[in-house]
Amino acid sequence: MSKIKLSRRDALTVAGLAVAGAGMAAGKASAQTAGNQFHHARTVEPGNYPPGAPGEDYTPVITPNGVTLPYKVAGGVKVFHLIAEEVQHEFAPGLTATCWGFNGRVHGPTIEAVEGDRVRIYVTNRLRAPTSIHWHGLILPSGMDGVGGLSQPLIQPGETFRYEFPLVQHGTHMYHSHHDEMTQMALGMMGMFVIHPRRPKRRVDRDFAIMLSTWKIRPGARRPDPNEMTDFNILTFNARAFPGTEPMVVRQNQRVRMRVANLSAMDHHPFHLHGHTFQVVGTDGGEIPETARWPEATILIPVGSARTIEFVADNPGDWAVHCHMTHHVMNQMGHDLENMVGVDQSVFSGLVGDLVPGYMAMDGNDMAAHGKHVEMGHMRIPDNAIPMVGAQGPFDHIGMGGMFTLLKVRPGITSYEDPGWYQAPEDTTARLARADEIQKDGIDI
Ligand SMILES: [Cu+2]
Repeated sequence: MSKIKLSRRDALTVAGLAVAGAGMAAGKASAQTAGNQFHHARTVEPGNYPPGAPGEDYTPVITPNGVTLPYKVAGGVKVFHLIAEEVQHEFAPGLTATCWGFNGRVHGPTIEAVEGDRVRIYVTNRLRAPTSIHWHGLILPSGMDGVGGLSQPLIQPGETFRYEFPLVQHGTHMYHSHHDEMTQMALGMMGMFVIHPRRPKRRVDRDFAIMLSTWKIRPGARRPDPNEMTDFNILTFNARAFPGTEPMVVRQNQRVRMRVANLSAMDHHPFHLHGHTFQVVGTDGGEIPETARWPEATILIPVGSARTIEFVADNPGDWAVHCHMTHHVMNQMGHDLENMVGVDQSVFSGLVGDLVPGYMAMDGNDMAAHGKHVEMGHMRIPDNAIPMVGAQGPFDHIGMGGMFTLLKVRPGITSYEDPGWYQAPEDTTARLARADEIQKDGIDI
């Protein structure tokens, strides 16, 4: 029985291809009209639709630590304006660098629109270098693809280019410089491009957009170093390193979507969420059909791709959200240190201290203590630098920096302002074991 079904479907597919082939032969077909049965990124056929309106046609995306690019409608077209320029950007309190971004921000503002919208995007170049902007994952005419030299002339300093195309799909996408990528992306020239479905099958209550990227900024330096190939020391969510990341606040039982994109130079990132599991519902190629979705607690986001996840935030608390690569939850880590784990440094740290005023040995057994020492004022770090890890939490110092943020799930909240630390119900927090408990349970210490 299933065999017969399969062959029927195959026959239909072949028929569909034949129709598409005929269209191409007639010279009028394109990726936009051919092979629609393979498209999981469309809820309507390409065509002219009225500009989708926030609140009505979609629930606007939240970009933690970021903003959405405003637009105006002119003759039924959504008009945006991106300005590529140098920006003083703070990664976390204590570390600011001269980066390249858009509209005064690093990364650029999130572009948000609806499947079926027609968009016109002006790009003004206020850098001292030529540039070109690529719309990553979008199905569009070749000449609008933004690869410098290949699909268009470079946008020279002072020039403004005009891109225009219909949005024939929905999904989680990106934009980024596609000229001198190694330099321009290392300096921050990227942003998210979110396209909502014209006819959504479901809505979420909170829809977050997070761009992952990596930087090399030597302690005390004022500019990211684009020449770095392996040893990145600032790892960011939306260009912020913890404790500079803004928490994501949701009301308990809300449906939550996270769109996570990665435009790091060389690193993939396993994006991990605590306290919940989620479904992987899409990539930058489109939506994953319901029957093919799979559950995860960690999803690998390869360089140059996006993953969209959804879950119901039914578990109240303060939940860590972070890259699971342990060196990616560190700030300005030096990787050329000797291994001091297990070494008693007390003898020579006194001797070195006599020679180098202010010298303090790194604790080989607890590297995370670095942040604590800096916070307490025991240890000086260079100007314009942040300690390797963390910030003070409700119980102790949190030993993570970099690609780390918080999902704060609270019952009954009416505001998405940071609600402070979670107050756990009594007897639901790990604590020091009492001697009588240890004895009673027969634990030998
Ligand atoms: Cu990572």
